[in-house]
Amino acid sequence: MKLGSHLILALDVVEEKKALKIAGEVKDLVDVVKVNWPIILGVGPEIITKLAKQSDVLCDFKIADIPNTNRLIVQEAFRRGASGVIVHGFPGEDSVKACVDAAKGDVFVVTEMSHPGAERFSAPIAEEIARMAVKVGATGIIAPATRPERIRRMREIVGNLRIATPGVGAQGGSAADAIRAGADYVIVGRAIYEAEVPRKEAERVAGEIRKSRGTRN
Ligand code: NUP
Repeated sequence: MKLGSHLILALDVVEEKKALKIAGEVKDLVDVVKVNWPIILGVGPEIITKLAKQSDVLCDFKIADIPNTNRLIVQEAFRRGASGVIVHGFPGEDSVKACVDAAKGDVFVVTEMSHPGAERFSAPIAEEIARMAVKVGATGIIAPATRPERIRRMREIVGNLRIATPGVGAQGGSAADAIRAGADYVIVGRAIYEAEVPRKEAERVAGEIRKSRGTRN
């Protein structure tokens, strides 16, 4: 996946016209458009191929099944034009490795999720999952912008792997804090696609990322 502005748009809208309009408006400001189940179920999987004509597409399917099913899902995502997929780490090394082996692009492994409920089941195993992501040869991990100290800790574990971080804006996290903690990509959904002028907000966040990268230690 492209790495330029370090910004990923989470396009969780369920109408095709609106989705293509917003993606088109910000295409030069974002590295990647992330699609999740709302848009796949609302519009249909053809949206992956349509969006892929103008941007890299990351399929956030949080794949979490047995290795064979994982392999089939990953193959279909890349066949439709994805540049990357997001998979869950908790099903285990064989399941994640099946994704890495089947991928024709990038694989990001969810470590600790960004919402409050994740503190109970997801956080306690997050560091082990991060170590596994390194071991199986994933491209990177997903870590929470709502807890920048966790991004910092994950960076110590994953070395040069890429860290993509959701939770900025609507969930309360800050792009600047996430970048300073060591994130490579900031994932932003509602703050951009619900803004009156999505391009203006994308420009603002991209500017914040640029500035924070300049001052990061
Ligand atoms: O831990 C995670 N938190 C999270 O919000 C892992 C994710 N993949 N996401 C996704 O990022 C979430 O499903 C949504 O698509 C996006 C965040 O959107 P928003 O809170 O910026 O609107």
